[in-house]
Amino acid sequence: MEALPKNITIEAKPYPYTFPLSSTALLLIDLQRDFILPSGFGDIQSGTNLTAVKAVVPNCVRILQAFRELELPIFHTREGHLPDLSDCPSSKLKRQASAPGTNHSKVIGDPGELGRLLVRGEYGHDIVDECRPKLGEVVVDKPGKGAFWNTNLLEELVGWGITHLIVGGVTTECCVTTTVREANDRGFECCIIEECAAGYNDNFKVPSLDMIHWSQGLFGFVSSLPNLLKALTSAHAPPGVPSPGLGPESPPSTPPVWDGRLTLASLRKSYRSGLSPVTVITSLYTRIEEYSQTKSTFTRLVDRSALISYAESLQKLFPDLTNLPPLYGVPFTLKDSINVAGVPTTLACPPLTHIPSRSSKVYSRLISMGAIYIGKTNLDQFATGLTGCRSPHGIPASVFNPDYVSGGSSSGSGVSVGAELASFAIATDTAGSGRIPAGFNGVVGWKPTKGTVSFSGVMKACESLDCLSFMVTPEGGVKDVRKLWNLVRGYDPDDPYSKAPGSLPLPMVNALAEKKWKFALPDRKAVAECSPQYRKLFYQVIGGLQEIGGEVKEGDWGLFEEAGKLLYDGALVNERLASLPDNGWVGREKDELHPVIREILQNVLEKGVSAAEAYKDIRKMAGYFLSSFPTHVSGGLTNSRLTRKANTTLFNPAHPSYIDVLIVPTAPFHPRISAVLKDPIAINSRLGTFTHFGNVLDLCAIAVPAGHYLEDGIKMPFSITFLGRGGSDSRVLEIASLFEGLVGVGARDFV
Ligand code: TIU
Repeated sequence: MEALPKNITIEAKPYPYTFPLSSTALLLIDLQRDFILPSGFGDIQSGTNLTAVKAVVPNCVRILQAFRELELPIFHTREGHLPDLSDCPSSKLKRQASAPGTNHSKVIGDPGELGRLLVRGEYGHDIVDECRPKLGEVVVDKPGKGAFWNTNLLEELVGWGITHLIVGGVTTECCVTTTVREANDRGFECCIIEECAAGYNDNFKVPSLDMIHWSQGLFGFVSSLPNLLKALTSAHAPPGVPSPGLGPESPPSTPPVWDGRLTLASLRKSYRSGLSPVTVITSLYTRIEEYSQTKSTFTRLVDRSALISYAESLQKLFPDLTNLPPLYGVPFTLKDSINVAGVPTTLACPPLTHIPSRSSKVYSRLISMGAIYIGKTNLDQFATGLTGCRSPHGIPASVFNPDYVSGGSSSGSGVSVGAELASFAIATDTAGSGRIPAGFNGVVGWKPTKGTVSFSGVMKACESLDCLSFMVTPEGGVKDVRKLWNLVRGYDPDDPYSKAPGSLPLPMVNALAEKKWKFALPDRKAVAECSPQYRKLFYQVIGGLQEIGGEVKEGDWGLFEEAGKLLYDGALVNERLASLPDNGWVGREKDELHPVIREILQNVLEKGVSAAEAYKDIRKMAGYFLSSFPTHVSGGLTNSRLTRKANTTLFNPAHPSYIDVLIVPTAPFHPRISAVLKDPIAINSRLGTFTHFGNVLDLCAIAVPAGHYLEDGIKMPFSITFLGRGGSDSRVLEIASLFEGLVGVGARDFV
């Protein structure tokens, strides 16, 4: 997408509409059979006037094609109800049918020729064949006229970083303009394309659209299809500039070779111009076999011939190069605490090794989008640790220097991406396991807000604080992380910690805002604990943030420090025992456990924390308990409830000390393996200085490469982490992306 212009301007009413290609999506409303074909719900609604809505379909196809060629995000909506109509208000069900002389002889849920009217899963409810969504396009089911009511549309748009919407669909007078009004209130800049919107009453179209742009743009803009297509076509092929990755060029006479790059964009571009996933997998496998640390990085590697046949079958399944699923042929690894049906999950703990009969949801989703699973990666036993030195399968070292730790617990995940053996790794992050190994291997590590990605089928370490994490190549950077997270994100009723749409406080969309943001730092005493190189690099990096709109604020480091201590020093660590079969298990299996893990678990058991103490720590952490009582009833506990305090002060836009992000060094130092082996528990605990509080306070966090330094004459990576409040994922990613712009993606040449 690099060759595309940043902003496009088209003629529109009431004045030209400018939209940034990087944050614009197409939103097509309710192009369903029920609204367009005879005998559907729209036939009744319109009193049999489907002429205009039918005529709009070919225009919507043209706009879809233009967006697909540019690989811009596309959202479709469908109006409809659950089969039991429990989500259909009685007013919607009965009002029109109750009118004297009504033409509503049938109501929602009644059987019709296209199935039950406006009921999900019925033939009539689906989108017309011509506009059928492709894999990777988002389909939002809505019970109302507006697409934001009781749906995940806002989460989706904010997650993808969308600020501008090009809108079409049916009907103009009803769902199209209702949705645009709703989008306007949420801060989006919308433009309806008049040839792509139609309704049932021919007299309504002009006034409906006039109301949108009346009074210099009350709700938004209206433009025409030729204006939009002309602008998108010239974006597609700017004069004299070849357009990389935008649709297959003339078929190559010899099969393309793989350039060895693993970013999502480079692989996609190559696949779209004819590269075979078999070629990629064959070369990649050789790379994996030749890599010196393959044995300690993987607990299990898919067999070479099985992987090649899988790539062959993928190629056969998707012969049309213009219609490849979003992760087609992208190789990835899974931390060995994440289930794949029929494959042992070891947790790096022989007595807990088992063969699951069901795959984790995250794995299944990635596979359904064309990604290729390479193997399971090593981890600190039970996903407990930050060093990478606590596994019976060996100690993977940092890809920069074999004497230094890889970080943990997702040790193999960090190494598999750092050594360029996969495009991405799916890992977990409870105490920092998605961030520390990313930092020590020079890759990007993303821990989204807990509960945004299903944890179903992932072995628990500390259930209420567990979170999936993503590691991507430094070149793929924030762009790859955002894409992966959005593709697998979503509410999962089977995961008790999954967050339902609407339950996260999403930031307002500021479509036209300048890129200004506020940050806080750990106090000087905490940074003083860092190694001299880390300290120097940290302050050097921070010094440049003003250039990208950053403004430093006084933080409240004490709050983060206190929250961090809760994780291991208090009662919360007992939740780790709850993930084991029973408390006697540690004694029975002690000889099978890694000595450091055994010591940690025995210490927890010996400490014998009471249930009351555990509840006190939970209260301190979250503030769910007693939060509805006034201070005089709760005994002045308000200030000790840390998550509530963070969210009402530092992360509250209305508070004077507001910050968008806290910025920390990902780790305070990078230890040698020999040092960790001598002092495994204390070093591990110090490594978590800047990560432990992340899940305790329900934050999201991204670790990004931020330069290098020399140690024993060898180049070593430095990394910083941006942390924001739960739900501010998109904002945190945006700020991290500005940082990439400052230091260069991957900070390769930034010292
Ligand atoms: N006009 C009308 O009844 N429309 C709807 O119920 N839905 C949409 O407009 N999509």
